[in-house]
Amino acid sequence: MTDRKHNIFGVIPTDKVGWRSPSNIALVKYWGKKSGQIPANASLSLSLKESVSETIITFSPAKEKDFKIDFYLDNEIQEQFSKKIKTYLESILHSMPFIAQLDFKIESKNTFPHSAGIASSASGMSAIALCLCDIERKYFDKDSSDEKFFQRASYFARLGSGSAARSIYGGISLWGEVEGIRSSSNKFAINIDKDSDDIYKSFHDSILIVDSSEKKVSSSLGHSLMTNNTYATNRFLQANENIKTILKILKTGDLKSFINIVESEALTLHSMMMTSNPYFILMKPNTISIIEKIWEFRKETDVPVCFTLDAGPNVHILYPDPFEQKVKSFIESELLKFTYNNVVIHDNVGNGPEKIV
Ligand code: 2P0
Repeated sequence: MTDRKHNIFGVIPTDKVGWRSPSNIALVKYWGKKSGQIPANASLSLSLKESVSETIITFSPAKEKDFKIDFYLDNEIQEQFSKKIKTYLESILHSMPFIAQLDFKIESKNTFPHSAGIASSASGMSAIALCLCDIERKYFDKDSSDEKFFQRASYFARLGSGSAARSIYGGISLWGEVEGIRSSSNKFAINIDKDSDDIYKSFHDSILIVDSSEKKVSSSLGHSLMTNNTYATNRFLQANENIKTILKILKTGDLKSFINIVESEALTLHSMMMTSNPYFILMKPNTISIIEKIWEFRKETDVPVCFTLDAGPNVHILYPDPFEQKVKSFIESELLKFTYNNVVIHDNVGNGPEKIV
């Protein structure tokens, strides 16, 4: 049997790496997947600025034959997460064999409350993947280009959590094969800022917390329910059409068409949950009240503001920077009453992950 401390790669000393990585909000949704974390349709998202995970991995030569993971969230050991991450690391051992010769202490913090329904798996898994790729680059692949580094990080982030593949870049990310976009892939996301109008990089995302209780439907259950959903095949066709259309819209800065696709995607995601079996309504009455108020406000003022939803009741309100004051006053005066404890998280589109250690 190979001695894991002295494998073909040589010995890695005690050291640490750390990355700050954002959550993202999907405009065209990923909901449904094939085996091997291959998405049933392409998806597209905006990476956030303030809603991030900060993860530091301290590693040292493994003390025993089986490598060890201790995962801490906000300085508290998390046994369940530690097990999940161990399983994840075992699943990628064939690509990153050095993992087996190390013990890992992973310390992670999120800048957003757990209850916010912001995708912590996207920020958390992307930060871990970036740290792993950083260890790999430091000890085995010093000359790797940034492009290759981030592509590999997106690949490994995807294997941890699909939406995490998109968090590897700032601005706008596209994950999934799209006809006519040669660099697009089901295995990693790409950044598409250079093909998009600058207005989208100025977007704000004000997240209205309607309900702070635990998620009713886990992502894995949600994805799996698409396997037997009668409408799934058409949904996947629609999503791939929506991707092609939104890519054109992003080039031109046509906000009216942008709003149409983004809101339709959010409602379709929720329709998929209503038409699955078991079925779920993940919106709350206040979610609908907020949506109706946004529609009224948009009609009266012509301000290009719209909503999107994750797989839960909280509402993401999206708007370009020039309308910040108008929309924030509207939220303050008309929408706060529909939130839980007046909680709104004001975020905007960010520049992507940063190395912190
Ligand atoms: C998305 N969501 O595109 C969609 C919209 C939630 C609603 O991707 O099983 O946590 O880890 O690959 O990425 C949530 O699913 O699922 C998600 P896994 P993930 O952002």
